[in-house]
Amino acid sequence: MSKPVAFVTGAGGEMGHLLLPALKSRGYDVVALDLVPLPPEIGSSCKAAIEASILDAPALEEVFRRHHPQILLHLAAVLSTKAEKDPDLAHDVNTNGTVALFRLAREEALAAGRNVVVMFPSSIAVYGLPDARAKEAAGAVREEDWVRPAGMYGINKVYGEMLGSYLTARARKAGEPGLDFRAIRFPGLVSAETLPSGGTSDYAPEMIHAAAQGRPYSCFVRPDTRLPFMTMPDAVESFLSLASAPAESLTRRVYNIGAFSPSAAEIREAALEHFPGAEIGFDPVPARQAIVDSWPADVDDRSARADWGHAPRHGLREAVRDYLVPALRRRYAAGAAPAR
Ligand code: AKB
Repeated sequence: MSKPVAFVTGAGGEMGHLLLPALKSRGYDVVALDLVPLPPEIGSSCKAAIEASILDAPALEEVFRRHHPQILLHLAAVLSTKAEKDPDLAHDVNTNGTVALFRLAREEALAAGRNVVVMFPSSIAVYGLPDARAKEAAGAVREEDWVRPAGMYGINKVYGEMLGSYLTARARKAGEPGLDFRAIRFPGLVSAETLPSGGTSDYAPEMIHAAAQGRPYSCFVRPDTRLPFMTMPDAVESFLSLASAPAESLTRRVYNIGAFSPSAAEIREAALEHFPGAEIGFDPVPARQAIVDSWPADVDDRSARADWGHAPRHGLREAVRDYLVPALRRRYAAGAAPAR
C-alpha cells in the first residue's frame, strides 16, 4: 500500500530539521520544498526535494499534480525582524504564498474526494499588547484576546489563520472535501540543531549557543523582557499531535501552546549555570525591543492540553540541562557550526 504524502514548505528551516525525520518515521513519504538545497542529514528523510520559492506557482502546481499530498505542513515564512525590514517581501511570502498553497490544497481535496490536512505554524506575533502595563496585566493571554498585531509578520499570520479557518468552515458547510486546517501559535523556539535568522525571539537561542561556543553575546532586548519559549523537540511533537488528533476532539482551529516563560535575565542565568565563563551582556535595540514588548509574557494553552494532550517535556531548567547543554557540548566540541 502506498504511504500518505506529507508536503513540507520551508523544509530546510529550523523546524524542518526535526520535523522531516519525524514525519518519515511516522510512515509518511515526505516531499520537501525550499529555496536552497536541503542539508544531507534531512534530505535523506525525503522522497522528493524541490528547490523553489513558495511564490513559484508552476513548481507548487507540479508538486500537487505529481504527489497528491494528504497533509501540507506550511513552514515557509519571513520572520518578524526581517518582515519589519522588508514588509513587501513578507507580504508576498507570508500571505500571497499562503493563499496560493491553500488554493492548491482545496483543489486537491476536491479532485481526490478527501480532506487535505493543512498544518500552519502561527505565532505569538499575532498578539499586540499596546504597552508594558497591558502586557503585565494580561498575564497568560487566551486565543481570543489581544489579536491586534503591531507588525507585518503577525498581520500575515492572522490572515493565514483566518483564511484557513474560513476555507475549512466553508467546505464543511457545503458538504464538500476541503481543507482541514489546524494551527498552533508557537512561542519562541530553541533548538540545539540550528540557529534561527530573522526572528525577534532569536535572542534566547543565540545567547545559549554563544555561551556553548565560548563567544561573547550582546542581547538585543532588556534583561526584564519576558516571552514564552519552547524547545524544538516539544514544538515538533505538539505539531504532529495536533495533526493526528481526531477532528471531533478539536474545539478550535487555532491553539496556543506554552512551556516556559523566562525573562532574558533568567535565560542568561540558566546559561551561566552550565557555562560559568560566558560573557552575556545587554544592549537593547529599540526596534526589536518594541516588537517583543507587544508580544505576551505568557499564553493560556488550556485548550491544547485538554483537546489533544499538549504536554511539553521541557521547562527552562530541563530544556537547558537535559536538551541544549549536552547537544551543544557535543556539537561544538566536534567543531561543527549550527545549521541555519
Ligand atoms: C519570530 O521571532 O519572528 C518567531 C516567532 C515568535 O514567531 N520566532
